[in-house]
Amino acid sequence: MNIKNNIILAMDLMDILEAYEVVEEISDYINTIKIGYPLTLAEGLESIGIFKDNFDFNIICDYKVADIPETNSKIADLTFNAGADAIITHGFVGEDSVKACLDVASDYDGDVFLLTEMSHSGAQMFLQGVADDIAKMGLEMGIKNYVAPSTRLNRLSEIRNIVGKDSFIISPGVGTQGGDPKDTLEYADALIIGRSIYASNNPKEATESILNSLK
Ligand code: O7E
Repeated sequence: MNIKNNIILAMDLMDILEAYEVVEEISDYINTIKIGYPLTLAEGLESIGIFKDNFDFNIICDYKVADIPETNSKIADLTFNAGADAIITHGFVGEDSVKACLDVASDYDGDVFLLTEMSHSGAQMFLQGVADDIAKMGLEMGIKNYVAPSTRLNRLSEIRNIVGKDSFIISPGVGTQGGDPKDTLEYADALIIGRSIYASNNPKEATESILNSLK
């Protein structure tokens, strides 16, 4: 996926008009947004089409799909049918569940991002212990796109080592959660940034300041 300025806006505002205003303000700087449960549950799957049709952005749907294969297929089908370019799936549910998402994605010529380790501190309780195996599974399944945390650079670097330089890693946790944009891009291909942009008083200036910090 071609991600302008290596920044993905995590659009977790729950009002479509507010979300639209923020995106419009920074649309010169980005071409990719991540839509998750907050906006989708508040405003519906139509949120995907609104950003796709008006901005022609890449839309990554962060539904952290984590169910049995049959249910994953339904979730992925609805997501791609609504206009998404990519879906994010959990890896801990195992190969068959992840494959269900891959199969639907290929019907739509879409992408799947495999979530390895999460960025919050609770991820160290359970998920961290299996994150390397999740990454290895993804590699064996031929998956190209991964999610790994910017809040623990040692873990991000380890996951990069496992998936290799030809894989594409996007990394959340930059800014409000403590991750540093420039350091993260040593190992990741793109940053997922939410509150540091959309919750700032001036999203455009906030984006410019992040871009300046990358120079
Ligand atoms: O902290 P923020 O506001 O910059 O937002 C970060 C976004 O990334 C938010 O949508 C959150 O749900 C998501 N996220 C994490 O913060 N940590 C993770 O480990 C994973 C994600 C995520 O996006 O998962 C799929 C990529």
